[in-house]
Amino acid sequence: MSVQTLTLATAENTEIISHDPATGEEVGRVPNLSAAEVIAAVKRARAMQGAWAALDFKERGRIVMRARQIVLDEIDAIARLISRESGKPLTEAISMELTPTLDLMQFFARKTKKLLRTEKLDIGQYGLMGRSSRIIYKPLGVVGIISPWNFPWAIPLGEVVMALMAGNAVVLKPSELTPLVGLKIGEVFKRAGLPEGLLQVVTGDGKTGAALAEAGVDKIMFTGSVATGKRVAEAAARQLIPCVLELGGKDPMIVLEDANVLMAASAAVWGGFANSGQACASVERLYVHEKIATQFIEQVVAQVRALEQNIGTREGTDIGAMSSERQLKIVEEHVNDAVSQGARVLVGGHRRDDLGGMFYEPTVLADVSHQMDVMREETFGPVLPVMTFKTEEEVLRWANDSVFGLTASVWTRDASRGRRLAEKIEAGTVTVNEVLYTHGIAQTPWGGMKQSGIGRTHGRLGLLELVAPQHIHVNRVTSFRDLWWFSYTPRAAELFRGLARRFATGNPLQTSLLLPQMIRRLFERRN
Ligand code: TXE
Repeated sequence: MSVQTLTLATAENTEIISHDPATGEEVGRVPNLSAAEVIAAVKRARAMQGAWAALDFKERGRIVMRARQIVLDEIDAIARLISRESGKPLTEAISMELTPTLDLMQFFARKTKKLLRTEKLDIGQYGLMGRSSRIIYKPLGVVGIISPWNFPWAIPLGEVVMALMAGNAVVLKPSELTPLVGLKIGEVFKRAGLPEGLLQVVTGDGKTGAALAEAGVDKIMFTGSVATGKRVAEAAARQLIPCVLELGGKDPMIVLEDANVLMAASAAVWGGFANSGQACASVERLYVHEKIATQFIEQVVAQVRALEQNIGTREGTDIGAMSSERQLKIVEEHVNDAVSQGARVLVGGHRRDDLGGMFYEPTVLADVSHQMDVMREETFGPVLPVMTFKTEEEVLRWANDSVFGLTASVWTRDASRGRRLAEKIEAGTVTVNEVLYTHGIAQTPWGGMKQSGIGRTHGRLGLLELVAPQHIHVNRVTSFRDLWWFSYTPRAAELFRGLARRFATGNPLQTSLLLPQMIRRLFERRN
């Protein structure tokens, strides 16, 4: 897409109005930035990045810790903004978005230096030849972050902190559904003293996102749908720049016959319905062993009936509004399609028109199969379809019968059995007796297999996505030419044949048998 067409398109629609999905009220207005404006932002970021990279980790960490203090001081106001723009309950904005990122901020502010310290490599026999190798980690330059609406604070903020701590500048494009939360992130860092230009928030719709992917950044960190992720990967390929893609999931939860039924049922309800099921790691498929199925499903249904659904900013709300009409329609389509093919609604199954906004009842479906969309496509809503299984082999086959592979969970009182099954599941993260929450752990990697994405965020593996490893190799022996340099005399050929056999064993004793020939070679050259 050319710069010109993007500018023309946004000229007709220069503003985005952000609405509260629970009430329909306007939360605020932001500019829908053109490609030219995005390119200018990337240029400004690049101009500032060198000086930022020259600071030491402590100085960068000080600014991140100051930003952390601002967030702590204003936690209720920020939670309210998150709740109003996304529809999620206030409590959840604090527990699932703010608390984990406050921890992440302190972790990367203090530990990035250690996580990115220079690494000395063991280079085997080359080390005995007076050489040494190190890896240093350098910033990439300008990182473009394109983020979604479901965790409008936690997803971009984690990446912003890691990118900045690694010495990069950042241009962030928040979702058009939650732009004010994105701008808030920028404001917090500005007030914390981050030099102007190092973190710029470019608001806009998909065209602004596409423009950022083409604007000359050094890496794109994208979280969103598979379809858009593929477009971002194409843009990255055209420029030969790397990208990390955090895409959707259809995450299975497997409840074995020896699981603690109350714990597993409570986890299924939270894992399926937190954030109205709009998390990439939400439980989207529930498999329960037939021996405990009746008791387990009764427990799940009873707990779902007790959930309080209301406007997110009201105290006591468990389940808030969904983020958009579009998202709600996907949920309706999946439930209706399942019911038309014989699924039974155990609880829920309808839109909540009485509440006014984008509310869909928490819904549990039985008698579902892998022929239905609700078991194959990402629903991203408050729907929990349940199937029963007889054997481990059967449930493993079902769990892996998906194009996605983000997270999965196994429930059992036998931890080693859980671990053994976990290793057979095709997913980036598999938890045993836990569900959904590990995105909140700053130290652990986050990312998927199969269509759930490429690359990792969080943890050391996530941090390594935001740096360029550079190999520095030093030869301390400066008075002899290398054995393998010119001239290729007949004696040299003979020595290389010997080395092929002995050096390549990796055993220095074997190589030492060739020492006399090697010494002779050191002095043997045509000039
Ligand atoms: O995502 P999009 P949408 C899944 C979920 C949901 C579906 C669609 O199943 O129903 O995706 O959601 C920007 N180049 N997830 O349409 O379009 C866009 O402006 C560059 C899973 O909201 O992928 C926004 O900032 N960027 C998911 C971001 O991409 C573009 C979270 C995500 O939007 C662009 C959200 C383009 N061509 C949805 N077009 C998860 N992994 O957690 C749009 N964007």
